[in-house]
Amino acid sequence: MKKIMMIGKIGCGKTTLSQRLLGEDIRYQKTQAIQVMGTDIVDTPGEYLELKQYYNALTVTAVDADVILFLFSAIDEQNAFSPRMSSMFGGKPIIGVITKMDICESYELAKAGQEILKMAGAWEIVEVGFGDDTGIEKLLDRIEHIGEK
Ligand SMILES: Nc1nc2c(ncn2[C@@H]2O[C@H](COP(=O)(O)OP(=O)(O)O)[C@@H](O)[C@H]2O)c(=O)[nH]1
Ligand SMILES: [Mg+2]
Repeated sequence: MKKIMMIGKIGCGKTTLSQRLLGEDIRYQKTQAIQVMGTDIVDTPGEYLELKQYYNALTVTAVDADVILFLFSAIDEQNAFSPRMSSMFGGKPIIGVITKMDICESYELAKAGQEILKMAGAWEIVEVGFGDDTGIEKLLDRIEHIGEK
């Protein structure tokens, strides 16, 4: 598997998605620090996106990643990604992930999230949610093949 780094607000589903990509049992776990899940996924605390003084930590951590995931929850109205945030990561491939599609009541919110992630620099977008393994399969496929012609 490629080296993956997860970035997104507190509670948007980074740890859960890491567990699903690894095929682990889903269990709640508060991420307190940069944490390696399995051998290939780096889970970052939501504070790192929300507080600018942590941006350097994100940039440094991203050096070892092959792919960066920007996560945004479909039930969230508050954006934490700034436009062209991707420039912090030196042109590495970025996949935007909309989480919690299973509890999204208005597709407009999910679409707004997609636009936010695209403006932040995501190359493509994948939607995931509980009860839907096809989203996870698609994401694994895109992680493996992003950037290939
Ligand atoms: N319904 C639903 N809940 C989710 C999904 N992803 C995460 N959650 C829930 O959202 C909460 C926060 O998830 P967590 O992975 O800890 O977020 P993190 O702070 O970004 O690591 C937990 O209660 C998860 O069960 C999802 O796709 N659908
Ligand atoms: Mg977490």
